[in-house]
Amino acid sequence: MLTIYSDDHRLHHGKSELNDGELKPCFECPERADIILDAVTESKLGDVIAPDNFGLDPIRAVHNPGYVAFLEQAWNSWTATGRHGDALPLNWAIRGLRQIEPETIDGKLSYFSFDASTPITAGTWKAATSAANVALTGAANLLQGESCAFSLCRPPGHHAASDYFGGYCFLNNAAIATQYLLDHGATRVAVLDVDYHHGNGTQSIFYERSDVLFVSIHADPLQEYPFFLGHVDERGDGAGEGYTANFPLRWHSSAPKWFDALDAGLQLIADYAPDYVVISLGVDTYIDDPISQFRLETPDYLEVGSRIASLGLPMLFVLEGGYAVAEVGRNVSNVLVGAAAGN
Ligand code: SP5
Ligand code: ZN
Repeated sequence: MLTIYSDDHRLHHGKSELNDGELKPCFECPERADIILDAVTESKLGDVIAPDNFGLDPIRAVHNPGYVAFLEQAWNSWTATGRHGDALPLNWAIRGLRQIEPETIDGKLSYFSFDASTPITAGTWKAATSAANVALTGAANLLQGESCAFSLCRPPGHHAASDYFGGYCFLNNAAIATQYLLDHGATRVAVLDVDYHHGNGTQSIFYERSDVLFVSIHADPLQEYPFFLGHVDERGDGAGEGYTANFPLRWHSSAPKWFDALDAGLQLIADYAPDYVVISLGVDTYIDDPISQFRLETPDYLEVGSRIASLGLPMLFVLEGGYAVAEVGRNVSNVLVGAAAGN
């Protein structure tokens, strides 16, 4: 299995996020990628290659051009107002407030985001575009006949929608890779999101389309972030009706329940018969994850990989969450080892 990785992820290094009522060090940190790369290398999964540069077109195929332009210059606008620390939004346009794009950077940060846990730093744009290139390089290799690739993306992507950031995500790497596959010959692509959190961004990007089947297993939005999407009755709209499937699970769910949902999701994917499967791979389902409430254990991740591989389809794994830094490497590499063995 090919792994795609770039050191550029280090350019995104937020200082703090609002958590438990206090500003805490960011859970989504550069060490995560370093440890995952070490585990992948130790597991002798195959070559690690650098990404190609695909430019902004494949990013704009998924994200609103106004949003892309905002992200590109957000740090400059922020520092031009005399601030030196990370850029964070402070309030949002909920019920009864109007969605009119403000002129000032503080207003634009609010307009283009949905939480206060996703700081923009000096290198965020460079790191986010690099992560998109890491995902795109994985997709390009699948198009060339690779059966399995791992895009070691950081920052992650699945909470980012076409025109907002949040949940540590700016550009939706998995969606960008998916769209690229469709624009280069694929007819149908399935996205399987196994991150602990619902992939609200990916779901909303493809919600009205039948060329992407979106399947997500995640903590029940009645209990868990991102709270406002991921219910079982969200099944797609218009032409997309029936092409979104959500498997919300209650806090403290352990492996048997989680694997039942995985099997049901895999059956939907098999019936859809896609050309490719893109897996939004978060391992924040781990029992000791510091911000999550599921109970998967390290050996379970081998089984996650082998069950996905049993589809017998070309697979692109795109890294999302997983914050138990000491174990995140083994948990991710176990998924990949399981997938490579079953492939
Ligand atoms: C990519 C990804 O996994 N993003 C997750 C973003 C989650 N951010 C909000 C987490 C709220 C955590 N509250 C936990 C309280 C633990 N004491
Ligand atoms: Zn997550």
